[in-house]
Amino acid sequence: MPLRKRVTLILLLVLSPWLFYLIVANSVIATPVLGMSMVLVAVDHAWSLGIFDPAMGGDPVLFQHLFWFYSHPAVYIMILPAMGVVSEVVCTFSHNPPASYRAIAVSSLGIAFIGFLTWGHHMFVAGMSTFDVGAFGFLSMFTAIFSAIKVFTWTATLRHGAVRVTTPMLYFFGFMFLFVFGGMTGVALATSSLDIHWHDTYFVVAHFHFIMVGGTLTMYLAALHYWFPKMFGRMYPRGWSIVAATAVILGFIFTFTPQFLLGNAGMPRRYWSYPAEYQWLHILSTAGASILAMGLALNFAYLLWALFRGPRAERNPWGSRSYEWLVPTPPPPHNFDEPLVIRRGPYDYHLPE
Ligand SMILES: [Cu+2]
Repeated sequence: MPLRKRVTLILLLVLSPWLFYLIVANSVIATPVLGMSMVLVAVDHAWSLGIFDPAMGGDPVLFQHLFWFYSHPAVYIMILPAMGVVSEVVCTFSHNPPASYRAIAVSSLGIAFIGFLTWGHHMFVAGMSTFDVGAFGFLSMFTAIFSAIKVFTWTATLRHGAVRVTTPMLYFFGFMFLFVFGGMTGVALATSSLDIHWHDTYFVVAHFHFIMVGGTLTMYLAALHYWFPKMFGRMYPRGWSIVAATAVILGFIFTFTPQFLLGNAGMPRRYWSYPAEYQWLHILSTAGASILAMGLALNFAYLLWALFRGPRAERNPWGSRSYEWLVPTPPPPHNFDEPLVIRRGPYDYHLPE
């Protein structure tokens, strides 16, 4: 078998490459639509073609359709890699194979596919037929089903495992709480009667951040702390990293939970002035944002220190079975000097290392 083909097969044994293939597929299909929309806007302005101008017979809602056809999958382009990281981190630190490899891989395909059929949930108040609103709402809820399959599989992976609470694992627990909460508010937003009440309020802002920061940023930080020893050959201070992770997760909750309450009470987004009764929730949110910022700054500070002064890392400090930990630390330019001979799967925790 040619080497490249063999490398691809090895990659597909590990869960996270599934997610990375899907990001690429989403990018290739969705992003050109944004590019084409931009070209249409440009030529519309330059030559007054009236594509989006209602005064000339055009349709501004068409632009919204084109924009959201890209922008909904764009969220998945950001969160799918985070889900790949979850799948690796949870196996390594519970010293267990995934409860169902197939469930994670297939639900990932489901999320990536259904992401192209749900863009209309951003436009329930833009003037849509009742059928369209119902169909987009119904299809959007499938995202929650596929996500729930993942969440249950990750939770089941912890069962009977030797769970170690490390910094990546702390971010994982934060992720699970925030992603589930963000996902459930997503199901609520896909229900048109509720969405019409919450449209363009802080509720949407809070939901979006629960997915994009609570779901994505937490796992990007987990990835950084998980692979840092391999990438740079240095360890970071464990105590400081736990303080920073706690500040990031709690700061995040204090920032965005008040925004759900604000939005539900009618506070619109993008307004700088508001009635006095909203003030205390805004103050709470700002205080939370300050804690979150301090947590992120702390992350930056000790990782920068560890880059130059951290103690030397071992080849496989977490005892992972995944193949990237077989290369020396930090990895040489070609990772493996000879083709890798695989004698066990990347999640075979019952076999000795
Ligand atoms: Cu969307």
